[in-house]
Amino acid sequence: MTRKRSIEFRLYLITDRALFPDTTALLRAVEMALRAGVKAVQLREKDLPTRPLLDLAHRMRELTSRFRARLFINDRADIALCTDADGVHLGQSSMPPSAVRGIVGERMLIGVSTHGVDELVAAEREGADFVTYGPLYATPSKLRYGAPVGVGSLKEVIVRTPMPVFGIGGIKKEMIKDVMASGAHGVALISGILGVRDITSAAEQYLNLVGERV
Ligand code: TZP
Repeated sequence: MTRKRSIEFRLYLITDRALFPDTTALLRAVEMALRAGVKAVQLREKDLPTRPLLDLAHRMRELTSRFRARLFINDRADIALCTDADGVHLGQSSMPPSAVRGIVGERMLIGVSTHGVDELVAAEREGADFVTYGPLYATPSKLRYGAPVGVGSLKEVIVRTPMPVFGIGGIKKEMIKDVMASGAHGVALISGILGVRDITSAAEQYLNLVGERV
């Protein structure tokens, strides 16, 4: 079942606090991206225990709200509800979208990480609002995310679903043209923005490349 919800953002910024000395530095970095006009952030800190994760989620909510940006919480519907986030982003070992929908209701968006056509079709059937698909390219952390599926595979799966699909994994500026030409709704990334020295400038460039207005 697909409930058509409009996903107005095309650049989906994902956090990784391992790139920073501490969470304050992470928040400062996300703020720079928000200043550039980024409108969707996923808090993805899978190894953070519940209390500090909740604290960080509150701070991220306060920050994203100031910039009228959407906040998604990776995996944790409970933390999304506690912090009044805009959505939950689920992995393949998270609770299924249909179960999470029962918890968070219709107001929240549900995104799902997918790595193959079967996962993508299942996410749609279970009521996801959008998916990420990848890793498309080799990323420095490729062992964590599996072998790259390639942009050809992205093209093949996109025609199988009406859901917005975000390409993910190893995406740098020079790849955006191919990813968008494959029919992707947008791109999701970490290091292309959070791993560079001038975060604001990088975010502005990605926003322009994906055609999201700044
Ligand atoms: N899922 C697949 S690849 C990936 C995730 C979370 C990491 C994306 O990070 P980067 O730095 O944009 O390659």
